[in-house]
Amino acid sequence: MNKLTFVAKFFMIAVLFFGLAACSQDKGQAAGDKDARGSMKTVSLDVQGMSCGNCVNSINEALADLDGVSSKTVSLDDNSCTVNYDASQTNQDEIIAAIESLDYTVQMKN
Ligand SMILES: [Cu+2]
Repeated sequence: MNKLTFVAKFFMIAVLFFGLAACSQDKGQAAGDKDARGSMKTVSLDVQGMSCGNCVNSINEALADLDGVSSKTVSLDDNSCTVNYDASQTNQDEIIAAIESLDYTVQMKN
């Protein structure tokens, strides 16, 4: 019982410590990464031809291979794909080409 309390306390302290560390790191990045944040863009695409989870996986992998893609959401239900990318490293055309190279039909949504 005592051991459990100790573990619980240790865990709480660890969470607090990492929380604070993450906080101060964020502040540093906000100041230093102004340029990187300024070149972040989002593109929403209509993707036709996906039929199963494997299609979603292969698109996710193709996008992960592109430099500058920071996050992506591929939806089988909506036939859509949203990509956040660093415009100084890649562009819409490269993103669309990466998906088209897998034989899906891609169109801009916005
Ligand atoms: Cu499939």
